[in-house]
Amino acid sequence: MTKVCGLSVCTALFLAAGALAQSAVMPAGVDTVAGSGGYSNFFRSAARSMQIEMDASVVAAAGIQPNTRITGISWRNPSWQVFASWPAVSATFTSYDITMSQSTHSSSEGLSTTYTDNIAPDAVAVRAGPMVLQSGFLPGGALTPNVNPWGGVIQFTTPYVYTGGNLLLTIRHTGAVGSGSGNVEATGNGFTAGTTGIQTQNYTQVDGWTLQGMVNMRFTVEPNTPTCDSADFNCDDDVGTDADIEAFFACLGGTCPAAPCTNSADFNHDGDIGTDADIEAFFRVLGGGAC
Ligand SMILES: [Ca+2]
Ligand SMILES: [Ca+2]
Repeated sequence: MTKVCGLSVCTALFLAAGALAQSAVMPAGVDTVAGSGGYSNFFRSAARSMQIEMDASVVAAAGIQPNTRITGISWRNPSWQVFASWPAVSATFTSYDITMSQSTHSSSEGLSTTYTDNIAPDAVAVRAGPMVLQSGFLPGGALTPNVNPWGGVIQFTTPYVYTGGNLLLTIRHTGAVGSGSGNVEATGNGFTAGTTGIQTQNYTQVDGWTLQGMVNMRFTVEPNTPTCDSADFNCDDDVGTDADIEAFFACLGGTCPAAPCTNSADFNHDGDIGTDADIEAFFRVLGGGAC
């Protein structure tokens, strides 16, 4: 038997593989319910841009609670008629850019036709740039009332942490090259409440976007479990000693451990540096507690 990793490395690999990853079908209830049609915008062989807005109530119904990390997205081929798996060969995009954010408008208010006006300040460019989809990324062959399997997952390079409110998905792409256009299932009647969308037949156009319907999708999600620095704050391999406490307070005062030690005054990794929450987290971890 070949030993492929030691305990700590195996644990790290296990965690890196997304042990806590789950999926959330959006909107809730469509996992096995065929949609009403399809859109080619998402994988069109020409440039397209889209925004899909989901009200907070719709996001909650899909099981995505505030403080959830969204790490990927997938769609599926429609089944209102039989579609072949796509792409037949491959599909290459010069740029396929996805941004996730809160939405400044709800579905009842409607989105601005200037897409940038809809994006809240918490926006994260979850992926951008070139993308290649391999043959069969969207499996096909099903006919309503059956549904096709969910397609491949587009993994985000930077996760989006949903903190509540109306959710907005913004996609801009330069067009698929290699196998024509792919299709994405449109959400069926009875499942579109609390959603809205807009689109334009362009990669760069900012205003003049027109209405786009909801599509069925599946997000990869995981709890946004807090992580903390180590109680071996000064990285001398002695954990939780007086020297660590002194090093932590020195760091709060502006002098942090030298590289390669990466412990910082943002001990709880929430982006706020040297707050009461960092001090509380430090002493919790020092005492053997959770971050
Ligand atoms: Ca130490
Ligand atoms: Ca902090």
